[in-house]
Order: sequence, then C-alpha cells, then structure tokens
Amino acid sequence: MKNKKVIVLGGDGFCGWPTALHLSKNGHDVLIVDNLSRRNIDNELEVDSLTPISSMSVRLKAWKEVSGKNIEFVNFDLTKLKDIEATLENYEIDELYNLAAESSVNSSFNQPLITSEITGLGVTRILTSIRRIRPSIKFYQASSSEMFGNSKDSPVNENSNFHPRSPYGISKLYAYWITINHRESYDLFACNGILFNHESPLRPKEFVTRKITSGVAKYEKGFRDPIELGNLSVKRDWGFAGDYVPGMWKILQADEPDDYILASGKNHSVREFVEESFRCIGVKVRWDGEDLKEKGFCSESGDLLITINPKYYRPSEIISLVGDYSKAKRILDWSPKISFRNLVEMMVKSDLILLQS
Ligand code: F7E
Repeated sequence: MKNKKVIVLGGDGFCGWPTALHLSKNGHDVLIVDNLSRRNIDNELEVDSLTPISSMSVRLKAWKEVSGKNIEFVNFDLTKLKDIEATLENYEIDELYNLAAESSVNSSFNQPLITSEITGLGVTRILTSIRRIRPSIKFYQASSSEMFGNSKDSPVNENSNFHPRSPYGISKLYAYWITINHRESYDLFACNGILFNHESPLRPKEFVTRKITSGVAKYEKGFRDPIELGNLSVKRDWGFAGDYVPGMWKILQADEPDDYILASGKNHSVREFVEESFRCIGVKVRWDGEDLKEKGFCSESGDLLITINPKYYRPSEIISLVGDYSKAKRILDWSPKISFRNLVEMMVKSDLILLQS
C-alpha cells in the first residue's frame, strides 16, 4: 500500500478501531474521528492483547504502541456540518471511511429521529463537505445488509430489491442512495460496501453474538444465570469483522467507484449460534418448548441455559438474511477466510480470557 492520509469516521467504534489499525499497519497516516465525548469505553478491549482499557489516554497509548505511529483523535459530531468542514479543511486527506452510525437496529426503534439524523443525514453532510472542500477524496460508506430486509431474493446480491424493516435499515438505505447520487451527479469517487453482520471479540454486548459468547464464558466460570434472548429462529450471515476490513480498503482501490456486498455467503439461526457457543465449552444444549416458552438446558446437568424474554423481540423483524459476495470476489479478489465455527470459538475464547483478568 502507498502511504496515504485517511480518516476513519467512527474510528473509535468496534469496527472502526480495527479498520484504523489495519490502515495504520499498512503505512497510512490515520486520523480517528469520532464523537469521543459520548462514548463509554469501559470494558472494551484493546485489539491486540484483548485486555480491557478504560480511558482515552490509555487507549491512545495502546494505539501508539500497536501502530508505532503518530495517531490523532479528533472529536466530532456528525450532526454538525461545521465540524466536518473544519476537519476536511485542516487535514489534506486521500480517503475517508465512514463507519459512524447509530448502529443498533434495536435502539433505532426507540430513537428513530436520532438514527435518521446521524446514520442517514450525517452522510449527506459528509458528502456535501467533500464536494465543497476536497472533491478528490475517495469516500467509503458503510452500508448494511439491513437495507435488504425482506428482499425477494435469497441470497441477495447488488441488484436485489430493498425492503428495510427498521429505522436503522431505512436510514442506511438513504445513506446508500445519497452516496450513489454524489457519484452520479458530481463524479465523486464514492462507494458503498454493503456489509453483512460482522462480528469480533470487540462487538458490544447489546448485539446477540457477543451477548451469547459472554454469557457462555460466565457460565463456564460458574455464574449460572440463564441468558435471556429474543427470537431464536432468525438467521443471519455472520462473518468475522477482521475479514471485512481489507475488503473495505479494496473497494476504494478499484479502478472505478462501485458498490459491493461483503458477506460470508452462509447463514445460521440464533439457536445455532447458541449451540455452537456452548459446544466450545463442551456443553450440549437440549431445547424444550416453543416460541416464548422455549428453553435451552444443559443436556447433562439439566442447568437452565437459555430463556426467552419478549422484550428482545423487534416490532418488525428480518427472518433470514444471506449475502452473495461473488461480485467482490470477481472484481476485488476478496473472499472471507474465517468460518462460522472459528468465529464463534474466537469470541468465546476471548470472553473467557477477559473473565480471567
Ligand atoms: O441482532 C436477534 C435479533 O442486534 C441479530 C448491526 O451491526 O448487523 C447488526 O444488526 C439478530 C436479530 O444485530 C436477541 O432479533 C435474538 O434478528 O446482533 P443483532 P443486527 O440487528 O443483525 C447489521 C448488518 C448492521 O448493520 C447493524 O449495525 O438476533 N436476537 N435475541 C437478538 N438480538 C439482540 N441484539 N439481542 C437479543 O437478545
């Protein structure tokens, strides 16, 4: 990779951090831009050592040790156009990765206005600033499989119809189209990476994968409270976030700006994720009952492992999602490396290590 100056917007988030790390390790100068004042970073993990870090200064120190580079953090609010313009005026950058969003689909039902404001309109603010101040910047928009929602196709590809099922998915769809519109109207190098669920040990615990793996690690350490979940039958295309980061970079290095799906190409139910996670600690799950009465037990000891709480059901749900990444494979030579089983193992292992510290 040639040395470039890049901004990772949302670079303090669970996906932004490894993206910034990847770009930095490959010789780029990285500016992490985030709404740092709002973040609660307690109990998050440092990427390489997987130990908890608890303050921004510790985080910055850890970052410098890992990357060996001067890294700048800039505080930033995506609802303020002047913040974005000032950043672009102050830094001569080549590429901007927008990973900033209100990323919880669940929360978007409770706060649809904030979601639209940041996840949707925020992208127009960035693109407007790029157009006015530095139109040579290559722009990456973190689009989401949530835009497909109840699409007619399965697996979905870049030409499938959209039918989002949450304020989050709808905001992401707006951001997707405004990105394409800036490419078509103003000739910006603006691209969408449409990522399916990308997980890692850094995933916050409000998301189902980490909720399960952290619960399994606790069970292994002797805490016997069952994990309360919502709909166990929904299926998602879960891949490893670390596989998707180089894909995002490749999207901006292509000859022409375009939109690409990055996915694992396989989907699994939440129930299967639970089974696979407990398998990592040698526990076989036995299911009993149906719908809200369904429960998961340890087949040997009879311990109650899983119960259903309707509060985790969504007002409207996507029952099954799976992506076809053949365009990215063909044009970018990108494909995922980590299997579902290895991903679950990695997450459970990391949560076990975290409980030891
Ligand atoms: O839910 C079901 C839930 O919250 C996955 C974000 O990164 O990926 C993520 O969005 C599924 C849903 O992620 C619980 O109903 C069952 O069907 O882990 P999640 P998500 O909504 O798929 C997409 C691609 C993004 O772009 C988003 O930013 O699991 N589920 N029981 C549960 N979900 C949660 N959170 N908690 C439960 O107890």
